[in-house]
Amino acid sequence: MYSTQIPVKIVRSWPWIAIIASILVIAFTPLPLKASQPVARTVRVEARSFEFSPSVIHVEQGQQVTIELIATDVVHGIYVDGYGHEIIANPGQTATLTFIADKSGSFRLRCSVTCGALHPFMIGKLNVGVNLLFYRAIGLSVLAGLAGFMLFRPRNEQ
Ligand SMILES: [Cu+2]
Repeated sequence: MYSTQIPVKIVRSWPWIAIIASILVIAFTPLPLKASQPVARTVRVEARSFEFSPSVIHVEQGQQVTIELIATDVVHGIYVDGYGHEIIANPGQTATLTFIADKSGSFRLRCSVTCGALHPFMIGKLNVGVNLLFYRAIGLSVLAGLAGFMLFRPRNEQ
């Protein structure tokens, strides 16, 4: 039987202390400023045979990313693996691609236009950092589920 004395039992048991402590840690650990405020990022990428400059782009998950691709010699393109976005820039011109970096991880950037002998090696990388707010939400949900389980699990009372 559940009665009014249960809360006292609950608070004194160590799993509850652990859960409450975890909730406090997850909820109040300060976030890096850039993770808590995803703002739009614009990255200017110069493409020449056979490299991108910069070749590695770092953004945060959830950020709106704009890639300005400038082809300095011949036609080049960028295909973003995993996202499936592509842009092609003509020589001396700039092409822009805007998308939301909603998937975290490391994605290859490939030149999407056959531009010469070393074209297959014309690659870069898009690193999308994890969104700490997202993992904080997951962590709190898991703890809430665990707490619910502990509250309502069948008890073997003697
Ligand atoms: Cu190319």
